[in-house]
Amino acid sequence: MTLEDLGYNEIVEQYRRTNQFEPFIIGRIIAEHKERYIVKNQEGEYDAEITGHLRFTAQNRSDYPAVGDWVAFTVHDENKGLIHALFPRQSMIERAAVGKFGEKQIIGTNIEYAFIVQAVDRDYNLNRIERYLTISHASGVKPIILLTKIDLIRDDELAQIISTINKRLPDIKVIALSNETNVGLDQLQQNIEKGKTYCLLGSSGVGKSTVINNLLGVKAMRTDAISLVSDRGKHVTTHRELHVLKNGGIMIDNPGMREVGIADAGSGIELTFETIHELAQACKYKNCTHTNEPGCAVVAGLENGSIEQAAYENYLKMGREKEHFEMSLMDKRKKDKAMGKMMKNYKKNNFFKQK
Ligand SMILES: Nc1nc2c(ncn2[C@@H]2O[C@H](COP(=O)(O)OP(=O)(O)O)[C@@H](O)[C@H]2O)c(=O)[nH]1
Ligand SMILES: [Mg+2]
Ligand SMILES: [Zn+2]
Repeated sequence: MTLEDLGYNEIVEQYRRTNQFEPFIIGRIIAEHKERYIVKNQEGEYDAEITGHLRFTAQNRSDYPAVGDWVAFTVHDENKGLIHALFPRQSMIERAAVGKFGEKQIIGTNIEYAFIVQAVDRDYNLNRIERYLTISHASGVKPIILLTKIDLIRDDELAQIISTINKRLPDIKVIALSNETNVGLDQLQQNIEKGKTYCLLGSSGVGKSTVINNLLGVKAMRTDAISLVSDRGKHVTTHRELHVLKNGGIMIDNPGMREVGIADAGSGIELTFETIHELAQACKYKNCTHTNEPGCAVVAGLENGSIEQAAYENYLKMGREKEHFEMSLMDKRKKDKAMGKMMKNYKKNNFFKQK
């Protein structure tokens, strides 16, 4: 195993050279559990934590290491690591954390391609594909659709699904496979380049881990479990999330995605719903909501059939969600700011009392 097998490239090397990282060892985060990390490099795997300095200068969650990150670290006591610095990220996939208002969760970093995984039997849902597409586009990661469990439907049913996707999303590549019969696995292999990093996005149960096991050439394993020392000194078991595949390529799995929220959608929605977005440029009003305004080009497109009703509805729904996320984030920032002020005053008053 070399660092290149783990995805090390010229950009990372350039940064290392210009930042005097000579005293440090370079590695990539392959698992994370409550501020404990597994760092991997050509020598092995290290159970690592971050320096106090890194912790104190961190402003929010994204300043902490995440799976996929390159880090500069030192080694102590055989396989214990201390992370001193985080390399800048080439890309970062985030989603809105479910149940935590306005908060975000990092799915992975330094990713080149995202496989949007759906099982064709029950899970298949075009609106959800568009949701993941928006996340990929917003993160600067190229999307590929991966359909699984094709052994569970007839060939003509599969052909129907693929043609529906091609019609609505003509520019996105679609790969279909079965982990049972291995049909389509070759095509997936051919789309995975050595040294490039991929991630799997999809609901739980669609076959993401099974795909990885197939690509790793290991059958039905639980060997990806690794032990980490928690902050209280106890051992906890977590799972490798970043895997180096048998024929090259790096794959990031993502456990448990029951729901996906849109975090910083940025221009992701526009890129996903390109046709609608282009039409919207011709709306009479600049702030058109494309619902009941006169001279709305989107509604006109809906009426003349150039836009699908389902795509239109999903477009509006995700737009509302994006707005809601941005509002709640603004609210949260306001509250945090007020809280910060209060703490500052409190400290100041106490300071004077002590004197
Ligand atoms: N019939 C069929 N079952 C599959 C296929 N891929 C995965 N499964 C099964 O689906 C279940 C969930 O798979 P898993 O890889 O754990 O899904 P994950 O949650 O997305 O990682 C397991 O019982 C797998 O054996 C497939 O292509 N065909
Ligand atoms: Mg899984
Ligand atoms: Zn409009």
